[in-house]
This record gives sequence, C-alpha cells and structure tokens, in this order.
Amino acid sequence: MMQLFQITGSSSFAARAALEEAGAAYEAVNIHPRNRDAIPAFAEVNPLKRVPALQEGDVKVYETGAVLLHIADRFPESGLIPPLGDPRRPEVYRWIMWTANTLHGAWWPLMMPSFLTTDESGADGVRSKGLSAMAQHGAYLDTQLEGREWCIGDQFTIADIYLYMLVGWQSFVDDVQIGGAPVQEHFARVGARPAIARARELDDLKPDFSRNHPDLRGGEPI
Ligand SMILES: N[C@@H](CCC(=O)N[C@@H](CS)C(=O)NCC(=O)O)C(=O)O
Repeated sequence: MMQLFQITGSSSFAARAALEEAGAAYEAVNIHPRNRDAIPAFAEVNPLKRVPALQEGDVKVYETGAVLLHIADRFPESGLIPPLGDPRRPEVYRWIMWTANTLHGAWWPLMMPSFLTTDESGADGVRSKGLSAMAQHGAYLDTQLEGREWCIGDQFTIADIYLYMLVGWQSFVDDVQIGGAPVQEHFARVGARPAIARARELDDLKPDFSRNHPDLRGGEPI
C-alpha cells in the first residue's frame, strides 16, 4: 500500500488532502519532528528527512509540488489535473512551481525569522522584509483569483490544495493575512470541500487551519 510519511499540520497536509480527494488507499506514517530516524524507511524515501514523502513499491517521491503532481497522475480519474494535451495542464504546472518556489519559502522569514540571521537583533528586520514580500504575493494572488472559482478556472486541482494549505498557515502567525477577498474566499471554498475537511480532521486542524492541539504531532508531544 502507498505510504505517506507525514507530520500532522505540516507541509504533508497537502499530500494527505490530495490523497483524500482522490479517494486513495494509503497508510499515514507519522514522523516525529524531533526524531526523524525512528523510522529508518523514512530516510530511504527522502534522504533530506522532510515531509511529505511518498512511497509505493519502487516509486519514491518527495517535495510537496512533486508529490502533488505524482498523486494527480497516479489517480487520473480524480481530475486533480487536466489530462496531457489539455491547454489548462501547463497552468497547473505554473501554479505548482510558483507555489513551491515562491509562496512556500516566503513563510520562513515570518515563521522562524531568528533562523535566518546570525545577528541576534536582526529577527525583526527579517520579519519585516518577510511581511512586505508576503503582502506582494497576496496582491498578486488576488489578481489571479479574482472572478475565478479555482486556480485554473472551473476545475479544482492540486494547485488549489497547495495554495489552500499555504494560505491556511496565516493562522500559525500573528497579524498576517494573505491577500484580500479573492484569496480568502478561495480559502473558504477549498476548506468547505468534504475531502479537505476530512484531511483537516485527520491532521488535527480546526476549520481556520489552526491546530487543535499545538503541542501534538500525530498525537505525540513535540
Ligand atoms: N521543500 C520541501 C519542504 C518540506 C518541509 O520543510 N517540510 C517540513 C514540514 S513543513 C518538515 O519536514 N519539517 C519538519 C520540521 O521541520 O520539524 C517540500 O516542499 O516538501
């Protein structure tokens, strides 16, 4: 059976949500954030020991964007990406790439500013730069989502799932909201889908994406 190596409420949420949307049979393997070597198979799937990582037989894939693209291809009947040859398919590639290379990393200056400077007094500056970058990303997203139901228009795809998770992280950080009404309404639309709500419950997350139990991952204390 497919195995998803995950830490509840982390980047692996997107993979779990895509698997739930696809109705896939999978086993969720909980990785403890402070003990990533407890399950040796994890490092065999992802030598970087980060989640999500997915294994099915000889297939091993990690990096959130790659995992999502693989799930969409693995379950074509789920419609999580338009088929090859459909002109909207490259739009999904573009969304996944931008989300992975720009929006995902834009969270680090806001979530862990002190990790990004050797100057003990520099964290406020890192956070401030991070806030202005995030404001720009939110403004860009508003223009992309204005008048659209989903990222590529009328079809729900893995791009919506990845974006939903990264917008949801606004609940982890004080005084940050990504974008305006187009982004926030998209967040609410994705969050109302039954499979997404199920993934949230499995990952111990509230409807606003904040954690029910901030000190637990996979039911274990961090
Ligand atoms: N670029 C990687 C980043 C993955 C990543 O940073 N995963 C984090 C979870 S958000 C992780 O494994 N973190 C465990 C930890 O830092 O405690 C991806 O997109 O999959």
